[in-house]
Amino acid sequence: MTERKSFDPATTEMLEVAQARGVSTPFDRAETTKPCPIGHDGSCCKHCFMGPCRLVGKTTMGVCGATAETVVARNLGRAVAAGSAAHGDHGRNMALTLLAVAHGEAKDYQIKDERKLYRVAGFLGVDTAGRSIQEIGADVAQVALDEFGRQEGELIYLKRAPQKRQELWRRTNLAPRGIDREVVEMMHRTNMGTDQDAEHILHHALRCALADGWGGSMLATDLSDILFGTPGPLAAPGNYGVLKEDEVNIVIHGHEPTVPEAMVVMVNDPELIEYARSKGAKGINLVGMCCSGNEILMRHGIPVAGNFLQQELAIATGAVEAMVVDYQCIMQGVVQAARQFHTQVITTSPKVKIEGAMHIEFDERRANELAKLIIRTAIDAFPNRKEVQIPDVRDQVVVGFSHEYLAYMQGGFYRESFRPLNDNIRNGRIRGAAGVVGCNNAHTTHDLSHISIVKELIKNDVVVVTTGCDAVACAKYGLLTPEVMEYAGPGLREVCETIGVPPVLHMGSCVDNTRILTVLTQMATEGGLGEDISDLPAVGIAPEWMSEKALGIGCYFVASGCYVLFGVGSPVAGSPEVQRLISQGWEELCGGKLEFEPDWRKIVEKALAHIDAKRAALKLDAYDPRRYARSQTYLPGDYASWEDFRAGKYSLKG
Ligand code: NFS
Repeated sequence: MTERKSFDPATTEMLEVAQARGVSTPFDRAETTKPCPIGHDGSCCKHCFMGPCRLVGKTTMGVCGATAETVVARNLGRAVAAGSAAHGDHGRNMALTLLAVAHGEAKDYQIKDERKLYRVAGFLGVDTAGRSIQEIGADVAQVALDEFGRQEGELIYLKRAPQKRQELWRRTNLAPRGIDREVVEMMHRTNMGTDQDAEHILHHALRCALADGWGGSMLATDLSDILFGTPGPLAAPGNYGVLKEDEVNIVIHGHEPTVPEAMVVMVNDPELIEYARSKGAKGINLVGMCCSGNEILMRHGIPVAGNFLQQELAIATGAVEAMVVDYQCIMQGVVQAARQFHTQVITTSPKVKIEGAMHIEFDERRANELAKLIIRTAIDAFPNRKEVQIPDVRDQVVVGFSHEYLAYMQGGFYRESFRPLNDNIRNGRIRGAAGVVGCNNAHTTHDLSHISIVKELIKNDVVVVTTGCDAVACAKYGLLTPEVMEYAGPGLREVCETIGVPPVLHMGSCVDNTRILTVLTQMATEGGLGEDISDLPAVGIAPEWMSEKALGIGCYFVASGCYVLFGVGSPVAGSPEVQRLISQGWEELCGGKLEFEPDWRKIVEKALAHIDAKRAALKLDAYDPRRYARSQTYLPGDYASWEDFRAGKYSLKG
């Protein structure tokens, strides 16, 4: 029974433990709380109190006369606005932190990456000549903050996109103004009785999403790197096995790197370690979860305990003294689960409280002092531990492939480039590229689609970059190690072995999807693969999405020129016209399109077909793995013969 709920052996084991201990999990709740089929399809309009109007069967209009197209488009638009707001607000927090650091008000943090500060100052037009790091940092933070409230013109970072893309955005009126302005306008337009033309609503959804991708999220990534360091490759372990039976375990969960960074420092404080010993623990063990986990995993090698659907099950091990959460993707169920154990759930963001959780409000001006208080609170819980059961499942991962590092590894410090990658795509060793990202969803087998899609793509010589919960899924199955070469197609394997990287590259948390935008821009401008992102043989995939943030991300990749495929199910199923608009319609508008496809095998087929079509449009040789390396003996996928393979007869195993 539990096997179908998760593909992950550690999660499966913990599901049984949770059941025996009476802990409620999202897996169980998904069985009892089925989605409302009308809302699921995007056909429920609850934007005014004459409704909710459910457009189903003979009901083709709301009380106000709104059609299915309008209702479905509005719902998608609002989801994109909410996702963009979440990322944008996170970016703003990072700007405020940088400002406090530059002003000397947050003394426990420093500007760690001065090189990146100079680079970002260059992008933002901040003068650097003869100025101190603090002065530059303060101006960078201020210009970044001003981007949120920009009323006219366009976001400065749009200039980081390929020239052709920028021109397209201006021509089609997609170039976003201030981040806050686009989110507010999306909310306004979808308010009762306002924008009632599906195509027009969806157009603004793209503009709003662009303000997230090339605005809020990209700033969040850049400012985090300036403050906490730009990631480079390092190794770490992953999955529940990283929890330690004889130490105080603290799980860091959420998205903002500020608290985790202070915790990483304070966890080594000799006084605290001594305090932990005085309570009978051998030490203090910090582990991550979801995107906060990704942030400290790629910057410090802090082990990652799991992804989105694993949060309550981590508590059910009985080994977690504290789960420290900031914002986003935190299930309220963790507090309920914690009540059955000795675990303290501690909220730290001024924006977030959860009933029943302890609130220790974080203030970057007192970072280390507050981190210390949080750790002491966790230590105090240790003596109350009862029975502990930690699955003995642990994988080794290599993470931290920032776009800076990718450029560096392809040419060194002074000659960084994307030439080797482009050349190998041109000559067909690498068939194309895919970003596989996003959440888990309790209505589909945990991690199954993530892992199956990534494995199938690399087998077909498609290089994969990953972030968010897909990255954690890959981490748990050893897909982020050089050993994974055995799954890779012959050409991809040869290239990866030459450069010395795994075929699946961890690029960070969900806001770090913007690192992928930068990689795509570098590929498009390096030469040999067209002139725009929409020319590249590349796709974006979110196999197990659930969050509004994922829809925002999907839409900014579409507006940037990518074919984006989402698994699980469609939030626009209620309107064939909206489905057409976001697919063919958007492709005509901006060269990218969004499609929802629940079957992971079909996602792979569509992705490969798209990559091959883009290769053909670029007049590159048709992909043929027999030309390279072990290709004489190696048959990718589960093809019966080379003939089947050449004929494109896919027969992928589940
Ligand atoms: Ni992205 Fe990260 Fe995970 Fe999905 Fe949630 S943690 S920001 S939204 S669930 S990938």
